[in-house]
Amino acid sequence: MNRPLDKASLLDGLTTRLFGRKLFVFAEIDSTNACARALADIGNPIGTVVIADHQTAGRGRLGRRWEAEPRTNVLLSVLLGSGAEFPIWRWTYLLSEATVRAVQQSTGLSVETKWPNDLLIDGKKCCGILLETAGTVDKPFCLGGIGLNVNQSRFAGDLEDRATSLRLATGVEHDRKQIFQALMDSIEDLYDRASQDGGRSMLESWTQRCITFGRPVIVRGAGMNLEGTAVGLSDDGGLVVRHGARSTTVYAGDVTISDPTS
Ligand code: BT5
Repeated sequence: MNRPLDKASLLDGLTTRLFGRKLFVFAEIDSTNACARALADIGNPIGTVVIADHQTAGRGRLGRRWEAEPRTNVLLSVLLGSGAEFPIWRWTYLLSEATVRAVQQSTGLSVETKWPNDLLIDGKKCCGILLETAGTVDKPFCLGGIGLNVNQSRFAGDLEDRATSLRLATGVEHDRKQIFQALMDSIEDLYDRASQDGGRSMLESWTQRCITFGRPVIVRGAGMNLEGTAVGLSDDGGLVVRHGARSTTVYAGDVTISDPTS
């Protein structure tokens, strides 16, 4: 089932106008985000996608690694807008919401989000989103990576208890081409709507499925160790945490929900 990705096949039946139409497919690459950055720097357009069967240096946030079995998952990066359409930070939530919709539509699974960039099934991480900026201060460009565990059936080390895949959640294998196309469709659909309303309706949906809000949390990383209650998103996309009589807005770091069973 896990055949190598094939460009002609991925494009066959793709109905989008922008997203995925310009497609670079690799059997192996260091990181699709690194490649997308180079493609942005030489002027490739919004919607250009880099997808790979295997990454030798897949990256997460804050210098962490993204681990994925070869030829099993969806590992891609997409060139995004310059911030002219809507503020750049909204892209993380747009990609997250688009991935949730594509997974739900393709598998029937129920997917939740956790601030800032995790997708969870039954409390375990099935996907991470990595937003990066490229270009110059005058001409910024944004790109986003999506690592979605599709047919991986085992996770090593401490990921065993914390990670899951669509296959593990449903008991059956899934067609990576179909999921790729569903993902391109939902990104384009949300992008078109966000270009009209600045991303407000997309953010509303994302916020509703986010399990972080209203919960007691511990935020660590980026020089921080904060305990409080996650209240919501700030106007510029940060997580507002209330602690005592004060509120702090957090833009990076890891959130642990400290009442996981309630
Ligand atoms: C993320 O970072 O979740 C963003 C991951 C983005 C990966 C994609 S793959 C395509 C594109 N090209 C790249 O080079 N990257 C993007 P973060 O929130 O920092 O989470 C990283 C942490 O998730 C790791 O430290 C592990 O604990 C865990 N992790 C690693 N691989 C995982 C996997 N396959 N499934 C679930 N969790 C994983």
